[in-house]
Amino acid sequence: MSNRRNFFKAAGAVALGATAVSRVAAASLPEAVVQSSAATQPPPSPPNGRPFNPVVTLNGWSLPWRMNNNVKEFHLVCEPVVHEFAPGMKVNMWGFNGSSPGPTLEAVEGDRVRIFVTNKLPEPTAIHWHGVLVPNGMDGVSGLTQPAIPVGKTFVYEFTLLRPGSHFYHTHLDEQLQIALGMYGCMVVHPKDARFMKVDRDFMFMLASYDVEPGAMTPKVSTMTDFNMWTWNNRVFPGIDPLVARTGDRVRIRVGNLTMTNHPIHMHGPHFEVTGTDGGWVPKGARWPEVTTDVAVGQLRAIEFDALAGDWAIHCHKSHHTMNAMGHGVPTMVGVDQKSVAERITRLVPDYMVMGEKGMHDMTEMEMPLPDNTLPMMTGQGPFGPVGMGGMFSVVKVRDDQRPGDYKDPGAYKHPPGTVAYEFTGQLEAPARAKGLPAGDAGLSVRRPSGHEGH
Ligand SMILES: [Cu+2]
Repeated sequence: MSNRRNFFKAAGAVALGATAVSRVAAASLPEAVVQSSAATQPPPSPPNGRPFNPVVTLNGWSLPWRMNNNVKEFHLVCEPVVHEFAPGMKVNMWGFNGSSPGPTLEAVEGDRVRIFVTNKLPEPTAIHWHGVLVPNGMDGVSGLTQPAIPVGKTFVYEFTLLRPGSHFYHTHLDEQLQIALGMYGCMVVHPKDARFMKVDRDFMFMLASYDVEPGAMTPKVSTMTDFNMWTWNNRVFPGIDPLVARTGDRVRIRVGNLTMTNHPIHMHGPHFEVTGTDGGWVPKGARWPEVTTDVAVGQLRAIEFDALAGDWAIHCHKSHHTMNAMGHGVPTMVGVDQKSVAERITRLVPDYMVMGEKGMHDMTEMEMPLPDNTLPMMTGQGPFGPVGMGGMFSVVKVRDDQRPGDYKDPGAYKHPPGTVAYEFTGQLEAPARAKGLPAGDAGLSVRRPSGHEGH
């Protein structure tokens, strides 16, 4: 590898990888690399090799390669990374080449790939290519199909990509800890015929979850189910970039899941079809229309739709997954009159504030002091006020005049006049009500069906 030093330079613009590698090159003890940017990077033009339509990794990037006698060579460096979940919160993670998740690997059906994996972690590792058909000895299960990659050593994986598809890679050693700290990334095998299922915009990201206590900086790796940070490519709303398209574009979104639970991914606006899984592409006759698709653990779903103008929310439909930390262990206070309690507490704690009596939306407008390195539970500003979301939430922004290849945030959607919900100030007739319920005060008081008093 005489020209190893030129490996990344040759590929051009991706300074992120180059800095990261050189900084840890000679270190015997792993030193955390501070991720320089988690912005979505537009597709690179492939420097060489066979042509394909690149994916856009949401808040991520694709790894450059070099061609060596018709073999496409990549170099992944496993290392600790300081990564930002959203402005105001940095987390100690493990990743690849200076980012977590690692960069996306892109190659073409029929390509021979050689992937160098250098281990700069404090413990051994091994990399599994999830859903990619590889010879058994390249499958990356430490102990079963290969020895673990010792600290400081480099292993080589080499195989021919037999089928096109959407995949990911992740470590297959001490998974509970290594995946819990971010050791994975996206991997795409593009079809050898670039016209096959061609789309105008092709997005990709991984779902992940972490347990980071408010004020802390390192995820608790022993957590089994009670996570508090729900991420797309290790970002939480409002730190997740919008998915930008032009009206009429054919759009694909590939979503992989490495959390401990399923995520029903729901998109407002245009209906979509599931066109692919990590097992391959779904034939046209086997697809059905959807507005939500569940992505189970260890699965990937690729959805496709024709873009309609607007700002369309896209999010996990488990409502706790569109919140950031601090959402747990809060009692339900809706409809509870806290006045007398509040008066007594205020005598002891003058700043005491009653919360949740009329719902939790107030939380989104309040500027409450938070521990350092902690994000608000629900946040984000829209053109009409607070969005009140966190975690697994973003916006599909579709504009008539978005230029092809332009992924920049176009700002808020300008609705055509007369197409936005508005306040009604006229006279209303009494609305119909469910039978058997007395007409009480609307809203907060607890009503019982008549005849059931005294239970
Ligand atoms: Cu979810």
